[in-house]
Amino acid sequence: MAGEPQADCLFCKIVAGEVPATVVRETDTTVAFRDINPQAPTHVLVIPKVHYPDAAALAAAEPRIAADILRESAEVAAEDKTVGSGYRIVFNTGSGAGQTVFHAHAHVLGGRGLNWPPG
Ligand code: D5M
Repeated sequence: MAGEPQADCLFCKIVAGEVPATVVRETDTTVAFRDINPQAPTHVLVIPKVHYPDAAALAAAEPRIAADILRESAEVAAEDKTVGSGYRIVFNTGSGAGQTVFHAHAHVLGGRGLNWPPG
């Protein structure tokens, strides 16, 4: 059923505590943890506890939880001491955009200069 945990999903396993992660924040609906392969001094993933394959599917089915992801991303950036004058929230959506884990997640990146346009 939509939103239910998926047995083969890495991020569902992190939500369940079956795979370890460095958790920095948690709410009733979200978990934020450090990316295992950081691309910036601050690189935190913010995920919904429910399973949807990407941010678009999450927003369509659970708009309030999608808003929770954005709010938590801002909280992560506000709390992280390496973030200076700005940060970036990225939702890779689809394999062509570089998505590799198909459980919705925001990347919160900061602590260094961030180029535009992105690669
Ligand atoms: O981003 C998926 C991200 O997930 C990628 O930056 C690596 C990260 N990742 C993968 N496994 C783990 C674990 N176990 N802990 C923390 N972070 C992890 P995407 O947008 O799908 O390319």
